[in-house]
Amino acid sequence: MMKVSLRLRIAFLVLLAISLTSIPAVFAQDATEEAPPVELTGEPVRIGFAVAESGGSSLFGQEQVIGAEIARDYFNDHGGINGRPIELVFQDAASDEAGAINAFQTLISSDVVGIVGPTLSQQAFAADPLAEEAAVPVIGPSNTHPDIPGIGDFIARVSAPVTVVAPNAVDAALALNPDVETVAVFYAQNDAFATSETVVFQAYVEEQGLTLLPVQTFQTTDTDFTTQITNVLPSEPDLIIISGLAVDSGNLVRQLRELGFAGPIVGGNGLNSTNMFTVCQALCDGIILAQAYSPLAEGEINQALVEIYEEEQGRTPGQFTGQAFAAVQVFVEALRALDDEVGLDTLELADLRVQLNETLLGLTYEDTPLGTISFTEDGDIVQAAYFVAQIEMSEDGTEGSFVLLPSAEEEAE
Ligand code: 1QQ
Repeated sequence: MMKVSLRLRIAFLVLLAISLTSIPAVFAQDATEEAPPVELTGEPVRIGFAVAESGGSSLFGQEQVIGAEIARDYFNDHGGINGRPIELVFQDAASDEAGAINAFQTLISSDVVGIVGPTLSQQAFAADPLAEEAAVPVIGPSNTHPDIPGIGDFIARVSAPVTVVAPNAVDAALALNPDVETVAVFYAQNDAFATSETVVFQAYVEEQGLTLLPVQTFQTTDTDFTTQITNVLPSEPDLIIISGLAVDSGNLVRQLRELGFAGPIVGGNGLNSTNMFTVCQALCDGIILAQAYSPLAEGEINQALVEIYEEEQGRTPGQFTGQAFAAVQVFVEALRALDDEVGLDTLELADLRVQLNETLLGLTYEDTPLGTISFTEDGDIVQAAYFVAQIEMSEDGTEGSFVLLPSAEEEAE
């Protein structure tokens, strides 16, 4: 026994020695392929990042933080802000209005040049007016209520509105299930995004000449949906559409399946998180969702993001990561442009914030994870590509992925 283990140990040490001596060769090879990162100097340029790091919506927030950190490191490796390092100042906005207000107040009174956040539209309606009042530019990374850009001149977003995105999922569901006639709609009535999304879904369903069954409401804090489900299942809906956040929607899907609904389910933006897979597990399988991001989209920056994310996380990035990266990128590119134009260090913080807002609204961002993007005068995102995906879960429910469906346009071709 002793001898064997000694021999094994020696063999291991020999192998280790061989692998260690080969490491410099690997580095040398890498170094010839990519220029070494520029050494960054000077005061960091600070960008506030206030998303749901705690509470129910931290499922979204975790994905957003990862996207932001990858963006920061990526752009620091590519020269920072014309040689100055980019620093993200994280402030947990939690999952409610009070959390977002606190985080925004802290960031507004600090030296950040602008803020990415908050996670929910429900929070944005409470916190964004503070930034507007203080003339601090805000980029919403995931706020999809139609009225977000209207909050004020300093409020923009990289998250396409429900009006543009949601109908795509219904189109895809109908292409897959052409016999659908009756539709049951569920929505969280205590959430601003969910109430706006359901309006879009309901109008679109009626436009398609389908029959809308009595609408079912719930709260984002609910865990038991038996009453709503037993209200509507006897009318035998052919399709069910859900507008809520991640945990509530995931539980609702699970209970719909457990109570016997076998038909197609369209999920709204709240089901767009890969973290939601842990809530409905194997029963998430088949959910159809519209997305404003795809890890498959070509483009150098998106592919860099996908590669880094996959290496770090062992899975593929979702929409909330892609949008968070894009939000940081907007600030980075606008800061570089403003620095080129006037020099950041010639400006007082208040002036810098105002000019940064003007600059970011005027630029076109050629290569982001969301494709080429720009902003309307109002601060809404202009984006070219949208996607529809279907969730595919492993049988044991431990792994899942969003599988792209052909878009309605491609189908028509
Ligand atoms: C909003 C949303 C949420 C689902 C994002 C996390 O779209 O609140 O606007």
